[in-house]
Amino acid sequence: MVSKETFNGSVEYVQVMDENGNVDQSLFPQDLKDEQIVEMLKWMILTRALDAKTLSLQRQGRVYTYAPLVGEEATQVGTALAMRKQDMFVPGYRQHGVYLVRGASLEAHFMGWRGFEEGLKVPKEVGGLPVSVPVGTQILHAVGLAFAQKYKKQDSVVLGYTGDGGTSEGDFYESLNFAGVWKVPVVAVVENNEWAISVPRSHQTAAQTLAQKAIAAGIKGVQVDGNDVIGVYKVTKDAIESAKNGMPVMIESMTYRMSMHTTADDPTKYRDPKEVEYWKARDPIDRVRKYLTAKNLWNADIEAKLAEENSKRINEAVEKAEAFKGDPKSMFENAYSFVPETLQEELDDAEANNFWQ
Ligand SMILES: Cc1ncc(C[n+]2csc(CCOP(=O)(O)OP(=O)(O)O)c2C)c(N)n1
Ligand SMILES: [Mg+2]
Repeated sequence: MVSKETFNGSVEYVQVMDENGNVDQSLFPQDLKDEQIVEMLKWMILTRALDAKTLSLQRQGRVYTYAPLVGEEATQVGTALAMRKQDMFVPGYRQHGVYLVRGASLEAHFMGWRGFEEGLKVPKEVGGLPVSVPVGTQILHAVGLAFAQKYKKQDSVVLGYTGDGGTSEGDFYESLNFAGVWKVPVVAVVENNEWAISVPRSHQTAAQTLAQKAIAAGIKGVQVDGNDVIGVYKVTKDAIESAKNGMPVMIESMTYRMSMHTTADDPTKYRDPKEVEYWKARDPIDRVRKYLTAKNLWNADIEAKLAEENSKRINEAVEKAEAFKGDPKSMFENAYSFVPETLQEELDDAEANNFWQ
């Protein structure tokens, strides 16, 4: 009889800047300059402003169902800034900040969330796939894209984004497994915002961490304070380097969905407001503001000027997006390679009833 331990795994948790803006110098990325931290803050503030405006437009009937990101700015901005130009990403439906940092236009954001596919055509240089709502498919697609990059001998790593809920899908395990076996240059970013609509993280899995799911696939798993933009940036940079060299990484970015799941949801029905308060004290923007203010690199005047600029840019983008007149018939196109009978009937009906007027 033999009884011995054949495997022993652990997961590291990284936080570089805490909620008060204090930094752990031993973990601080050496190449990160003050100006870059100012840029990080500016991106997070713009992302939050865009989010607030979109929610407000939705409430006025000027945008359709929308998934707010407030609270998750550091995860999105930090991962996006860590990407190299040639890297790519596969988002879900909440990663508006990733698109922005990667150079997508504000106008495209509003067009897309107003229901026009013209807003979903992601320019090549942005390096991202369009918004996609199915839960769990993103990492599969990211692995496929990354595998193709490797096959073509391209130096490009692909970041796939999913949520804590997404990690319970079969797709998720299949993709990590494939990534490990084939040493795919992929980074799976799990934006763990503690909720999958009304299902809390504690009901999602009995596993202590989501990051440990990577270990079973033979790839690296790491947890990061998802409200610490510097920690997220550092962990993602390291992950990209690792994935490039044949060791894919799954990052569990521990953040919080401060608002509703989507505009079709009311979180007051299922969660304790005390929880939201707890996370408000860990806001991703506040801590960077504190850090830069202490270094005399930020103040109320800079912030007010930025708010004004952001608001101008955002309002101009809304104006442009609202001036766009799409062809309503396009709703019948592209879902199928042919027009199925049922769809044809609806199209005929719409024509007969002057639906387009
Ligand atoms: C395959 C699939 N099942 C169910 C849904 C409905 N649905 C949309 S979002 C969501 C929850 C996802 O939660 P999570 O992965 O944690 O991401 P989050 O919304 O919190 O960013 C569900 C169940 C879906 N879109 N696709
Ligand atoms: Mg979630």
